[in-house]
Amino acid sequence: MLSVARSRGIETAFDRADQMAARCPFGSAGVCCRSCLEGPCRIVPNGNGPRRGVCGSNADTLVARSLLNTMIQGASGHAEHGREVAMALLKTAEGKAPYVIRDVGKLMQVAEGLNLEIEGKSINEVAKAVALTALEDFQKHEGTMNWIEYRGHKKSREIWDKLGITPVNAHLEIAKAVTRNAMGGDADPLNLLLGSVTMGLVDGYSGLHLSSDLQDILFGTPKAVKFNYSLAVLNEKQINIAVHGHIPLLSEKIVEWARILEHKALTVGAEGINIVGVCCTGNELLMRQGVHAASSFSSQELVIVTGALEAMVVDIQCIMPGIQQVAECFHTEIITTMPHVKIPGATHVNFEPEYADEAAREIVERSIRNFAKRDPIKVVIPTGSVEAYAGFSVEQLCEVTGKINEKNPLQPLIDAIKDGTIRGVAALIGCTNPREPQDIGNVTVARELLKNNVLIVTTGCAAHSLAKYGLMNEGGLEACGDSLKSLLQQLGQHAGLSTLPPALHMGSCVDNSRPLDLLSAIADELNVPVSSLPAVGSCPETHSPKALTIGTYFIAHGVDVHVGVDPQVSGSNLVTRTLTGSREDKGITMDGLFGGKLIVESDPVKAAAILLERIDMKREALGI
Ligand code: NFS
Repeated sequence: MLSVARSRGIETAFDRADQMAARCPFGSAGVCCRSCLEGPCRIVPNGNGPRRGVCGSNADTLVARSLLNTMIQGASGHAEHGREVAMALLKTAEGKAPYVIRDVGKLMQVAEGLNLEIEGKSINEVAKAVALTALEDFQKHEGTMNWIEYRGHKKSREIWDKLGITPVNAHLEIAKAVTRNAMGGDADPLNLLLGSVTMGLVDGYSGLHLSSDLQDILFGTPKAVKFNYSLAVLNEKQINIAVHGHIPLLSEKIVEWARILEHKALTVGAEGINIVGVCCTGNELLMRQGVHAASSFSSQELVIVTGALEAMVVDIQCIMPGIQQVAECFHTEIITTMPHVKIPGATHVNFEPEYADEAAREIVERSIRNFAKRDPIKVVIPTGSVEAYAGFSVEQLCEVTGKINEKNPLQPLIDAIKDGTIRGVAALIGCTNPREPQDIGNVTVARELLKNNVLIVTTGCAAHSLAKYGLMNEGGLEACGDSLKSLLQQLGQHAGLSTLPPALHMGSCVDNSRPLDLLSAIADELNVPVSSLPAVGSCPETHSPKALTIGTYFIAHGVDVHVGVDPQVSGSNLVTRTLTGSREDKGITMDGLFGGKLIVESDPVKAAAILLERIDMKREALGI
C-alpha cells in the first residue's frame, strides 16, 4: 500500500520520516532546553562549548528534566483516559448515559477490592460508589491513590513508600511534576528521575489499571475471541468505517449503531457496514467484540489509501494529523470526536457519554451517505488477511488453567515456570514507529524469545505486529521451543481450541495492567516480590511517551524493560547509568532501587539475548 500511495503522489509518515533525515544531535541527547526565555540553551555533550545553560543547569539536569517532560505527557494521556471512563461509569450508574453494566461480577470484585460496601446495594449504587472512588484518584490530597491501595503489589509498595514516590492523586502529581520541571524548580537529576518513576506509577494505576477495570465493568471482561488482521479486512462491497484512538466509549456505540442501521446500507447499494480497528481503539474492540483490525500506528494513513474507507473516526492519542491530508485525496471523511482533539479540515461530531447514541448514529449515517462518493477506480485493497486469537485477560487465562487445577488456577503456570517448561514471561508491548521498518523489531524479539520457550503476552501496536505475522494462530506454533509448544497445545485443548496462540493478546496499551496483575498474582503465590520473577518487558519499536511511562511502571515493579529506539538520554552519563546500570554498579541505579532496569538496544536479536540473560539471572537467584 505504501507503493500505491507513492505512485499516486500521496505522502505518508514513512516519507516524512525519510525527509526528516538525521536526528538533531542535541535533541537526541536530551541536552536542549526551552524551559524559559533565557534560552533556548543547548549543551554540547562531551565536547567543546558551554557546559551549563544560562541558569546554571548542567547536562544531567537538562536530560533528567527532558525525560520527566516526556513522562508527564505519557502519564497525562493515560490518566485522562482513566478519568473519562470513570465519568462515563458514573453517568451510567446515575442513569444519565446510555450504557449498561455488562460485567456485574467484575463490578462486585472491584468494589470489594476497594473495600466498598456491596451488601444490600443495587448494581447502580455499587457502580456509582466505584466510579466516585475512581474519581477520588484525581482529587484527594492526602494518603495513597485508591487504585494503588487496591491493585499495587505490597512488596513494591514498600519500596515506593520508603522513597516517598507513591502517588496521592494523578492530577496533583502531574501538576507537581510540571512545577518541579519548570525553570528554577528541581535541579537534582536523581530526584527528577524519581519524579519520572512517580509518573510511571500515575500512568500505571490511574491510567492502566483503573481504565482496564472500569472498561471491563462497562463492556465486559475479554474472553478468547477470533479476529482477522491486516488492511485486507476492508471490504470492497461494504461501507467501511475505521475507529481509531484509545477510549472505547464511542467506538463501542458505533459498532452497536452499525448493526442497527445495517438495513440503510443496503439502500445505497452496499452489502453492509464493516467496522475496522486502528491502534488501541482497534485493540479494545477486537478483544471484546472480535472486530477486525486494519492497522497499527505507523500505517494508519494507508487504511485511507485503500480508497474504500467512508470514514475514519478518531478519539484521542496516536492520531496523525497527516490522515486529513491523505483523506483529501479520497472521499474519506475524518471525524474527530473529542473537544480537545481536533484536526483542521476534519468534521467534528462531539462526543459526551450522555449523547453517545446520537453521536454514534450521526457518524454511521454520515458514513452511509459517503459511500456514494466513493470512486471505484481508486479502490485498492490488499488480499490475504491473517486469522488471530485474542481476548486473553487474566480471567480468561485462569479459566483455562483452572481446568487443570480448579483450586489454584495459577499453579499450572507456576509449575511450568519452575520446571523450565516456561523459561520466562515477556510482555511485548508498545508501538510501531515510522522511522523504523514496521513490525520487524516487534516480530524478531518475539520469535527469538519464543524459540527459547519464553511465554509471550502482548498489547498495543506490538500485538498488531505479532498478529499480522501469524503469531496469534495455530501456524505460529512453529516459532516456539518444544516445551512451550506442548504446553500451549495442552492449554489450548482446555480452552476448546487446538492450541493457545504463541503470543497471548491481552489488549490495548491500558491493558498493560493485565500482565502486571498476572505477575503480581504469581509473585503472591510464591511469596516473592514481582522483581524476583523471570519476567521482562520489551518495546522494540517505541515512539510514544506513553510507552516510556508504561515501561517505567514495569521497572518500578522490578521488571526489566527493553526499548529499541533511543530514549534520548545519552547526553548525561549520570542519567544513563542510573537508568541502565546494574545493581552491582556504583551509585544509585533503578536496578538497585527496584530490581529492574532499562535496556536500550536497537538490534532485536541482541536485545532478545540480553533479555534471556536477565531472565536466567532471575531464575538462578530464585533457585529454579
Ligand atoms: Ni500504545 Fe496504543 Fe500504538 Fe504506541 Fe500508540 S496506539 S496506547 S502508544 S502507537 S502502542
